Amino acid sequence: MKHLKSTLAALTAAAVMSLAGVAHAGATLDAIQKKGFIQCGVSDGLPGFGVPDAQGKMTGIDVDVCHAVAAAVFGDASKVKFTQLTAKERFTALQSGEIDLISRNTTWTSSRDSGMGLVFTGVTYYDGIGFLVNTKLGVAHAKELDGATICIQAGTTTELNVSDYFRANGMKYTPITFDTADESAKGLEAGRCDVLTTDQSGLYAQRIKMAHPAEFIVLPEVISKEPLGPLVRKGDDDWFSIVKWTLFAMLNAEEMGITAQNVEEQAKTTRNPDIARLLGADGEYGKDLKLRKDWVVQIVKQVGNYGEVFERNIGQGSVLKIPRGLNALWNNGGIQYAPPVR
Ligand SMILES: N[C@@H](CCC(=O)N[C@@H](CS)C(=O)NCC(=O)O)C(=O)O
Repeated sequence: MKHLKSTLAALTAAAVMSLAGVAHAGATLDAIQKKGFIQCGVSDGLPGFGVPDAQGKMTGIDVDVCHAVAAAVFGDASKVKFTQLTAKERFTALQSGEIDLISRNTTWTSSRDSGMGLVFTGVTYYDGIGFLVNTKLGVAHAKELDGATICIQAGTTTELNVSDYFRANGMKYTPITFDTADESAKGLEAGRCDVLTTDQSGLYAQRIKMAHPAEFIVLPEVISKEPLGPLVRKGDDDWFSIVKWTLFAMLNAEEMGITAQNVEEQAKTTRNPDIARLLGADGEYGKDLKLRKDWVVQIVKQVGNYGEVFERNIGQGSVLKIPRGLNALWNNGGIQYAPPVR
């Protein structure tokens, strides 16, 4: 009887899996291969994360995640087109099929990951909400913000988390909401509000755009968890796995000391079994994902490992100079961690 029950359970699971296989037969990847590029939803202007440079070319850590997925799929990081989206527009663009993924400072929350037909693939950047204030206000800590007027961007977790924070601390505030980050930042500069609030990364990014950045300080407190990461439509497991393992590949490459400079050299050696598996010299891990054998080589060669991408866009090699902090690897004081390739 026990045996019969477990056999039935196994059969049901197999039936569900095979049905799922039919329903989710990698339609997104097929369509992407047919059109020849990935359509990636990015920020409509956040330095370090997603912003056009002087030539109009999109740059940033979120943008590089899109390039990395293109390198994995096509062996060519340039095969990506960008759609710049405001916070309010982003989810509809993905739900409607206008874009193939969102890589745009978007917080992974339970409601976004369950009720919207969307699913997060990982965390590109661990963030949290902070406050940027005019030094004239004479405020040094978030708990001194009772009665403040606060510029916030519409359609964000910021609106909800700030409201929770003030309520929990018995404080009042007047929100002024804007559709874009630039409008919110201009609101602060023009004195329409005392405080600008958003993810801390966003505060640093907005501050460097200001005419007099030294007049504003970021308060030390972080009042929420904002794990930012890419997301895709629910229901296409193949595509979900590709986007998920692209980020994992970048993290694993950093952990193994594989860089854009040395990746080709490293790919030739099978001495270190972890490296041999990751770079395709051993096993069929690319094929399992419906990707080419050298998918990780192409990601790292053309885009970089996670640490290189971080430093170039938002770390020491950038104007933002954000420290690695929580975003250091797990074996280096942070919480960035990728499952092993095996
Ligand atoms: N991580 C939060 C906030 C994301 C967000 O949209 N932040 C703003 C302020 S930094 C932004 O990126 N704006 C860019 C724009 O729309 O111009 C979320 O997912 O809701």
